[in-house]
Amino acid sequence: MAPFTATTSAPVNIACIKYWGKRDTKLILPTNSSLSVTLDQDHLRSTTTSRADPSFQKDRLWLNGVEEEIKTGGRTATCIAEMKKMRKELVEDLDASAPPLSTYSVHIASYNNFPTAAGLASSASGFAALTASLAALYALPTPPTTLSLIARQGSGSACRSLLGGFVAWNAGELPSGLDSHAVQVAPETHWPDIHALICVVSDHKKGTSSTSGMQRTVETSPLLQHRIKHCVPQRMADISAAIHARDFDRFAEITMADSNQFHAVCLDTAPPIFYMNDVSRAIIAVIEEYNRVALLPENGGKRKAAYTYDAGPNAVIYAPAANMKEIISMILHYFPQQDAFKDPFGLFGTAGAG
Ligand code: 2P0
Repeated sequence: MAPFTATTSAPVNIACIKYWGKRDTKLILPTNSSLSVTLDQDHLRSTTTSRADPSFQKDRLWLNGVEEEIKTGGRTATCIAEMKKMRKELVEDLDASAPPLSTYSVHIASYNNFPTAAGLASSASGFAALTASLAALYALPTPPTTLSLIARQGSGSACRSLLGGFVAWNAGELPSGLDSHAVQVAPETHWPDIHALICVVSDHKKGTSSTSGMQRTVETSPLLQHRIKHCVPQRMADISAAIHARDFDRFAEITMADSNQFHAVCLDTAPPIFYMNDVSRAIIAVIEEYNRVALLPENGGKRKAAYTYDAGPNAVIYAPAANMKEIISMILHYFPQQDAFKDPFGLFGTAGAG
């Protein structure tokens, strides 16, 4: 019998409008929409192989070669169960000759080509790759937006890594979560000139996990309510327009404002959550000064770089390709001892689930 196996990769994504807070913790439904850039598949990615076989006794998972328990009712178990259900309904129920893979256990092995400890979004690429590899194994005729409904239940931000380019996760309104999915705002080919530089400020594991931190914010932060109602909806519309217009100045202004508000919301949480450190804040100062000079009329009057920080101290700097050399020289000048420094890379390649 032919082996039933499939291998798929999914890249990391970095949010410009941040997801922070759930309105349903089981289904992973967010309190606000978010928008991210999916990085180039060639750089930071998870690669996952899934195999189904009638001889397998139970579903099993290995992460970077180490077996992880699949907890009953947990996130991984939910994703696998949902994918088996889709296999049954969309393939086996319609074609009696299709192998009954939905009844077999699966073995899943996933590798990250970047250090999991580096504070980069490994759960996003990991659950996106897991979902995509099961979709390939099960030969599902399902578009990425529909698969994003499943990846979302593994880790919220994972739903965005199933699509390449600029991706929105619409919060949705339905209690079922069926409208809480990822959609492509623009493909990777629309704006290939935008690059990302990742500055690894610290590769220590973060003190407060995103999952627990964001719920503490939902429970205690008045600023989060203001952000959800009065800031994010306009920013989603404005940054989508900036992306369509390839307006880097506006893209940068919104991205930095949203990163800063996300960290303000963390500080507004009780007890407060601190993700950035002194080096993170010094990088903000350097980029703000770089933009202040760029914004002078005699220098063109437009921002040249945008910083953004997730739930950790590491900086991601977005900039047009032409500015990257100057930005790297500047960062190396001010932070000469920082050796954990990654080369700049083009954002886009074969990003997505394919
Ligand atoms: C984001 N982050 O939009 C934001 C910015 C962190 C800061 O998505 O509980 O790991 O698995 O849904 O997806 C981190 O949250 O949390 C995150 P769960 P997840 O990228």
